Amino acid sequence: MIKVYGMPDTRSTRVLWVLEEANADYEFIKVDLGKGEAREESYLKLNPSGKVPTLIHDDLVLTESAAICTYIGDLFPDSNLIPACRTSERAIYNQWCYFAMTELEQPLWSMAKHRFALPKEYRIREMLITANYEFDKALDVFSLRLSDSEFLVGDRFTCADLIVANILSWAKRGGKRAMSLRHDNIEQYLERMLSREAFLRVQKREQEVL
Ligand SMILES: N[C@@H](CCC(=O)N[C@@H](CS)C(=O)NCC(=O)O)C(=O)O
Repeated sequence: MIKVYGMPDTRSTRVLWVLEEANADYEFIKVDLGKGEAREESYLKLNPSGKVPTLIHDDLVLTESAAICTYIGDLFPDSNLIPACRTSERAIYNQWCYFAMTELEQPLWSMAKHRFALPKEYRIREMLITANYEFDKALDVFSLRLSDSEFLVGDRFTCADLIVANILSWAKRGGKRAMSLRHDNIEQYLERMLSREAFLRVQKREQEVL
C-alpha cells in the first residue's frame, strides 16, 4: 500500500493528483504543519527536512514532490503519465519538471520565505522585488514555449502538467497577494488542468482530512 504524508493545499497536493490520475489505492496521512507535526521525532525520521510530502511504498521512503510524482508515474505505466525512458519525450518531460522546480517554483517560494516562512531575522523585504521579477520572467518564457499547446509534452497529459499547474494555482491563490499569470494562454492552460476529474477528486480527498 502506498502511503502519502501530507497536508491539504501544499506540495503534497501534486502527489495526490498523480495518484488519482493513476487510479491508485493509497492512504493519505495528514501531517498538521500548523501544529508542528512535521517537526516531531517520528516524522523527522522519515523526512529530516520536516516538510511534506513524504511517500512510503514498501521499503522505499521518498521525499521531494517532483521525484515522487515521477516515481508514481513510472510505477503505473498503463496510466501513461510519464513518457518511456530513453525517449526524446522523456527528455522533454524532465526539462519541464526541472523548469517547474527551479524557474517557476523557486521565486514563488522565495516570496513566501521572505514574507513568513523564514525566521524573522532572516527575512529581507527587498527579496520580494527580485523574486517578483524572476517569477514574471519565468511566466513570460513559459507562455512563449507553451504557445497554443494543450499539454507540455506531446499531445497528452503528463506529471509535468500537474506539477506546473499546481505551482501556477499556488501563485493565483494568494488572496490579496495573488499573482497575475500575465498571459491568457497560461490562464487557459491552468483552467484546463484544474478541471480534470482527478484533480476534483483530490480536492474532495483533501477536504476529508481537514
Ligand atoms: N522541495 C520540497 C519542498 C517541500 C516543502 O517545502 N513543503 C512545505 C509545504 S508546501 C513544507 O512542508 N513546509 C514546512 C516547513 O518548511 O516547515 C518538495 O518539493 O517536496
